[in-house]
Amino acid sequence: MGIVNVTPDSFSDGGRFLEPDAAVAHGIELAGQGADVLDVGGESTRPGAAPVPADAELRRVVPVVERLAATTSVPISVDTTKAAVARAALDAGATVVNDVSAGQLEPDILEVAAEAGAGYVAMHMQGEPRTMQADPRYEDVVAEVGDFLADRVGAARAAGVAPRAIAADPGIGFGKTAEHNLRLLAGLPALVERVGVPVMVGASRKTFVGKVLARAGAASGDLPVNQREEGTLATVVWAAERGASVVRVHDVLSAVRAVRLLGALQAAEADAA
Ligand code: PMM
Repeated sequence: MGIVNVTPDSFSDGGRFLEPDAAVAHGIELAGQGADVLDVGGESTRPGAAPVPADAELRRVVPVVERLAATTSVPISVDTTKAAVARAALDAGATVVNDVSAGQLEPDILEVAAEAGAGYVAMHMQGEPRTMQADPRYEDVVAEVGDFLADRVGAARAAGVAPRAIAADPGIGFGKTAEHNLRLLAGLPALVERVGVPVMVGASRKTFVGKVLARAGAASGDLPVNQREEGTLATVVWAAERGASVVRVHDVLSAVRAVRLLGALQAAEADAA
């Protein structure tokens, strides 16, 4: 899944694609690089971000979805927590709703996805973007995120979303410390088994990648966003190898290449067995 952020303040590419023309061109480029889905979002969910009113989000997202749907054959998802934005984006040609609130902010979003026959991604978040990184706590992060996602997958089914159209996402970086994120990635096989639907992982360029790398290199703080690509690729390969069905990334070309090579290695391993 290639990320098309139409926001002024996304943590990694904030503002670069705010103009619809630039966002559309970027989406077409990612499709050409091998993205299987394009995820268009108009509300930044980075830590500390303030909510965006629905009308502003609509104005950002809908024209981009409309034009991408008209120019590429790659399915388009809309990254939103708002039922009205989801409905408008689905009307404009999107076929998947990627909801970082898993239907908890606006429960109607589940019916919107169901009525449109759309796919639905339920993501785990502890708290809300404005405050989620203040002091995240878990007893057992893999079990708690797994239980939450299983419950929200059930809610999506109950609302009428087709069972085979639902995916779940542990929400890397959403109310989680670097340790929580590492433990979630380490526990991916258990999570996949617990939720019973395809799992999506989005670790691309996130803070924990910079933190872990800085720590490993004995630096303080974290590596800046523009130095997190190799670390991101490690998470991509890890996730794909441990059962993730979708990886959500900024740099599609490198992720596609890494996953293709992983596929060749897996085939060679199967041949040798
Ligand atoms: N991360 C971001 C936004 N939306 N959706 C899902 N399902 N999973 C994620 O990990 C996720 C998301 C934040 O990253 P961005 O600002 O680079 O889009």
